[in-house]
Amino acid sequence: MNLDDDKRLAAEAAVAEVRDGMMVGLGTGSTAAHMIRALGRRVGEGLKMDAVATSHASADLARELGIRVHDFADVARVDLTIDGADEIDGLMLVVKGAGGAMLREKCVAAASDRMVVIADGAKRVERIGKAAVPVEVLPFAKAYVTRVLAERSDAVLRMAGGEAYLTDQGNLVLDCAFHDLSDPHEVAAWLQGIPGVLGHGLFLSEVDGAYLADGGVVTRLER
Ligand code: ABF
Repeated sequence: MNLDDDKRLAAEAAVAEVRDGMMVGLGTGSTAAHMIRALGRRVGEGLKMDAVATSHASADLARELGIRVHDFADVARVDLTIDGADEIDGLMLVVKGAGGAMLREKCVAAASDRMVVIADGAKRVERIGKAAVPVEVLPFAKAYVTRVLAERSDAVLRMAGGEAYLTDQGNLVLDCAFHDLSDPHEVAAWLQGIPGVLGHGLFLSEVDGAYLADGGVVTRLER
């Protein structure tokens, strides 16, 4: 069993929750890709479901596999969202966004009756905060937001191929290693109060459960 096997096992465990007629939120990242492939197999076996995606990449993969993907702008409610994470602790506090999709992921998670995280066991932590927290920033406000974030974190502009990384909606990402994340709710409220911050990777209330696979063994967590 290697890391990718664990990601696949966690994904397949979550996919077992999907029932005919569900609207399913498709997460983003390599673990979510395993989930989408597992759903594609079940759709091929007759599962009747609809989906919304949290990124262009996940939407493209799902459509290739025969999954009916709707524009989330037209979908007010999702039955079940399955998505990856960077860190998750025992209180279901989660850091997401290494894949840069945290703004759309949070919108879809918030619209979901149930949201489960799928991850390899290395994502399980005692307390969140080792991983940087990605913050989505309006390019217009880049310098100002960078100045403010630097008051409480080491904020690094995410780059890709020598250029500033842009999210699916054309915004920048600052990866923030906070000096003190002992009160993540306070940090999340502080982030949300900064004009020009459009989203961040602290998921503190959206996650209902998780499937974590470690060395081939899947553990199910519930909030
Ligand atoms: C997305 O993918 C992000 O929210 C999360 O940070 C990342 C996890 O990627 P992977 O599954 O490839 O580790 O869900």
